[in-house]
Amino acid sequence: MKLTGVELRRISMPLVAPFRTSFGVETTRDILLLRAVLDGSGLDGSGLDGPGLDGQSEGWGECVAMSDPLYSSEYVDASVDVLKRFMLPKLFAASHVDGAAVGPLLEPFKGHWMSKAVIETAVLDAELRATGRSFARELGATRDRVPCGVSVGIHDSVGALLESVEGYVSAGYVRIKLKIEPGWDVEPVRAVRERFGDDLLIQVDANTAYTLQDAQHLAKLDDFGLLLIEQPLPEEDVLGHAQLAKLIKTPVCLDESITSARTAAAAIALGACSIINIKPGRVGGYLEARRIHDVCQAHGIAVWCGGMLETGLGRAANIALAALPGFTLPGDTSASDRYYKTDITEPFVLSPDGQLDVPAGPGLGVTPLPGELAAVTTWTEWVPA
Ligand code: SMG
Ligand code: MG
Repeated sequence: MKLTGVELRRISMPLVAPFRTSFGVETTRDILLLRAVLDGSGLDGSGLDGPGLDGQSEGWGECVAMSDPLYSSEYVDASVDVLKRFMLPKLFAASHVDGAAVGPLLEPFKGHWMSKAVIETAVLDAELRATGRSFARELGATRDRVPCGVSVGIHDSVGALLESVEGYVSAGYVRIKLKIEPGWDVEPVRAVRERFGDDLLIQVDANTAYTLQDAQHLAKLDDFGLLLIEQPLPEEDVLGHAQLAKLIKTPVCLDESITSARTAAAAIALGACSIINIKPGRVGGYLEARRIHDVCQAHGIAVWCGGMLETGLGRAANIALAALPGFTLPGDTSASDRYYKTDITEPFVLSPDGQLDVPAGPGLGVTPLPGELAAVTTWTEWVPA
């Protein structure tokens, strides 16, 4: 099975509302999509005929990099560049490419996890489609629907925040994540806790906005019975998180700091976190994401699926991952209408009890709708082998 070509496509997706974090405001998502075309002869190596086994097969991936390197060092232009300049030539030159081969082939290239993830996802989608297997089945999902949380940005006022949270709670979301930063932390959290009561699952995410010197201040959040505090300190400050975890009662969860199963194992050994947010894009793809899940399960560390404001394409794979048994906390896996008026796939719709169905069809189980895709496309390039 050979990779015979790749279409890179950039789309521009206006968000239904601006999303503000400690590092910036997103109003429109600038997203790189990748369509991989594989020559499928002998696809499953079994010698058996099956649907699509002999012809070409194609698959999709969504890159979670943002326009600017503010969440992490990655950004969309860099992703296009590293894919075209290094990763795709390496994969085109390989005599055999399938989902499991992509990671090892790209291993020599340092970092660029989001770029590695998008090509691995597209190749895996092509392979699974051709062999009739779903992402959920392939990854080891044990559920057919998953409970969903929602991530709520920094608002201009506590009143406006309460109104947004009210809308999400009435839509059925089972957990609320509040974005925090210095100056927007204790008061908004107190207000949401008081307004919605002790039963609402609440967690916070600082996106690296604090330092260990803020430990006493962050300990004020202990009063509110939060599920967790996500990535309070800088990405590299794993030791600082271990020290912070001793000074506050709220469980520490890592996001940005975890880029692989190895960094996850080290953070756990150091006592830097008791919970991990798994984002496949941040760790080089769904196969590494599953390895992190396995490491965490072996250590009794709870995991949940993060989000990067994905379209239905990325969401489909995230929901499949979130259906694995170790994902015991609700993820940032919200419905399409939390992000976009019109999604590029059939929309993911939240059930009244706050769940999304796990796609069951071959591969991702969803494909872009041609009309919707064309309407938001700003650039495409076909890269032949
Ligand atoms: O996809 O629902 C979503 C967004 C979840 O808060 C979210 N993601 O640090 O976890 C995080 C942020 C990163 C993206 S912010 C633009
Ligand atoms: Mg986060």
